[in-house]
Amino acid sequence: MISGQVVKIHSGRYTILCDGMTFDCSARGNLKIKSDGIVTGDLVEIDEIALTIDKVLPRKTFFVRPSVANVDAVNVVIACPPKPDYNMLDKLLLTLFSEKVEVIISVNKSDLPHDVYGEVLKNYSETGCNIVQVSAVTGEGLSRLKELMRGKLVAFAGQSAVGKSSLVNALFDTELKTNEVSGKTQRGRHTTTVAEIYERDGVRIVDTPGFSVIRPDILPEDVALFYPEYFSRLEKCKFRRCTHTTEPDCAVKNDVLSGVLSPERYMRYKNIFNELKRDKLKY
Ligand SMILES: Nc1nc2c(ncn2[C@@H]2O[C@H](COP(=O)(O)OP(=O)(O)O)[C@@H](O)[C@H]2O)c(=O)[nH]1
Ligand SMILES: [Mg+2]
Ligand SMILES: [Zn+2]
Repeated sequence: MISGQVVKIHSGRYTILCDGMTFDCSARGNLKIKSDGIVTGDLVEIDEIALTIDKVLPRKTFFVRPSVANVDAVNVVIACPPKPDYNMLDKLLLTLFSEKVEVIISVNKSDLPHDVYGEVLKNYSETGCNIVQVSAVTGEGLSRLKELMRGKLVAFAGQSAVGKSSLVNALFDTELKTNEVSGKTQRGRHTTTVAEIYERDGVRIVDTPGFSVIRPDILPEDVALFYPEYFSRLEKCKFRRCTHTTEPDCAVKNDVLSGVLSPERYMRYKNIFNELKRDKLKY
């Protein structure tokens, strides 16, 4: 019995990566029944003689559409062009932090004249994300980015055309198609929607279109728990369950007013908070 990770699923067969070796296995019947019984990224125990998966280990993290388990880190790519959508970025970070996934923010296209890196530092330096300035064209920052991903299962996320495929190609000498028009039109009849994992230079990459549109499934009053820079101030707020919106003596609001915390991210926080509150009222 040895353990490994499911890196590919194809017509009822599972490719398992164990210590650099791959095994083509089937699953014991009881593991196949549920649709999410075994997904890409699952850590499993296999019988290397019978070539069967005997056990699926508990998942550290789990994302759906496409299903992938045990992602360690998400590399969120942002650039200009396309114009950054910080509202989307905040919702993505909210979801990722609530899943306890490590986040890297790669500010790409540093060869072009824009100050997205400065904006990102102002808005996200206290979130605990690693922030790297990179260029898929000049290679700037790529070795640092690779170091941050080493030994981890990493998924790429971000708006279309920010350079996700270009970065993977520049990092790992692959030949992914770049310049995709949109996720939808690209998904032809024969392309699979099942995530695949490949390993290069000690980094495992999930090959998916990314988790770009995620609707956070979080209670409005819990949102601030997943804003690390707000959570760290909570004990200085007057109320133990301060949502940092309408309460008096709020440490977050004070730091926004004095410019220590980004007013833009705070405005977006309040919008997300109110949006979730409105949605809750509908049910
Ligand atoms: N100038 C510049 N262009 C880039 C860079 N990275 C990607 N691009 C271009 O941006 C476009 C979208 O890249 P692509 O990798 O397809 O983005 P994806 O949709 O996120 O996978 C393509 O035309 C790339 O050539 C970069 O670092 N600098
Ligand atoms: Mg792409
Ligand atoms: Zn507060």
